[in-house]
Amino acid sequence: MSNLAQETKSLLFALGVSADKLATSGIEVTSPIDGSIIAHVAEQGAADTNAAVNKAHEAFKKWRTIPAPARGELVRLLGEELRAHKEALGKLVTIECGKIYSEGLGEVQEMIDICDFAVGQSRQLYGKTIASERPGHRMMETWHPMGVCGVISAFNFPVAVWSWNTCLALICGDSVVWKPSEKTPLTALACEAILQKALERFGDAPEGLHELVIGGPEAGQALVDNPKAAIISATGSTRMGAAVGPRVASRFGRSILELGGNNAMVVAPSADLDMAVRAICFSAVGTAGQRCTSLRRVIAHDSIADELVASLKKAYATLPVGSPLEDGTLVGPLIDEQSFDTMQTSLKQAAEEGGSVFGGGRASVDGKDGGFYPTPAIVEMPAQSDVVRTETFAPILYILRYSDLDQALELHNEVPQGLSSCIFTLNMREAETFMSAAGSDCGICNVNIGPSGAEIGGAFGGEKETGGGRESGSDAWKGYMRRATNTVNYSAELPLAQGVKFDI
Ligand code: UN1
Repeated sequence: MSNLAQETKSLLFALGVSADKLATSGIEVTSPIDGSIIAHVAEQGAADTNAAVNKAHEAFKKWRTIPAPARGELVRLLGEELRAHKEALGKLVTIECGKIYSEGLGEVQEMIDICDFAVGQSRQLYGKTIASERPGHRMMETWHPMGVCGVISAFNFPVAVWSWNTCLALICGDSVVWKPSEKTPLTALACEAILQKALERFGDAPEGLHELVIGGPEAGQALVDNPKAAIISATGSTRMGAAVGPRVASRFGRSILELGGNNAMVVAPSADLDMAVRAICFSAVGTAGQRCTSLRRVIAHDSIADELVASLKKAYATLPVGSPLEDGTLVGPLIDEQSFDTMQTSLKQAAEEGGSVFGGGRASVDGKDGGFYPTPAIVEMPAQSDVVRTETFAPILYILRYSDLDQALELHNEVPQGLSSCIFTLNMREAETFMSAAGSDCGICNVNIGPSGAEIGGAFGGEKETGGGRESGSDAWKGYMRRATNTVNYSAELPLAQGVKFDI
């Protein structure tokens, strides 16, 4: 057994995963750090998934009657358990998905933050009181639990995205069936074990409140097609969303889709370039360019573009690429070989479309020959060609130029995706225009901050091919509940709305 496999095993046990959750065959789990096999887990199919949904549906019928603030207590306990297990879970995230340890810890912090948020939210599931047009009447809205919430998550945020959905679903009175990426089942087992500790302390939650299904497309499809899964919240590629969305819609289920991004930064003439360079580096190469919020396009004003590109190339030339477990590393490996190949194909296409490519090869990391470590790439493009309009999940940054803000905005919005965006400017008119109705068309729109690394307090998601769903903060909780409009007549008359007469 390799060292990483050994370490993985002890982390799993420390996090409360029992040995019988691991198998000797089935899904082979590898670490992107060196490509070595770190564990096997059994693969579940359609029948297991449907059984899990049935169990969760039974649990829902009980959970929905427990008062929301009492449901919040379970999430408060989950937050406590996550605090106690932050380092071990953060490290497991690093080993299984390859992001640097600081980002692994950051991801667990996002989970803790959403727990706190959801606990507060559990006492704020407010409906409106509405003025009735009829005398002696009152109208109001009540928010009720929806049912089973199916959560489909991706490899790049293997634990945080689960928690955004699960914490809100639980306080809203829903039960959860989770299908994580087949590339990251171990962190999922760890989350399940941590939640189990909270459930044991909570005491009387119904069995089946949270079900984990580890499997591939067959399990995913069964979840998506099951009419008892009232909500499907899916995070991943646009391709996946294009398959999931219509299937859920065809059975009139509700979907929350958080799909691809093609996030840009407009760098205006007045921008603080030093800040812009630092923001670009974090958002373009952090998580090896594998965030849905990663920066993929810089749209730089002609007057500063040369200086900006020179500073970026200087910064990129010294970026520490290496094992994500080592202090000082900023760029870890891509998830697998296929992902590296896709990066190479995109770079080749960019060159064919007239791009001039800086970086972009495979870095060799001592003792980690089986890992696919990318050298982050900067590609100056003559135009926003096909490759620039496509999301490649890798550290490739395209540079485009503009001469006036209208042109920058046109380039900015002229891609199929609409997740995150930003402008670097010290000019108030430009900043406000970028955030206005005629500005960025994305769900996230920042000023003097990069597009990635959003806080959980805001609604997270975007428009167009990004899918339109919102997760995490603000009023995203409404996506996990159903609204009832109530009209109450406390008078002794029976007036009809709109003045209709119907005397019998
Ligand atoms: C994702 O990549 O799916 O805003 C989520 C961010 C993180 C979440 C990213 N808070 O970059």
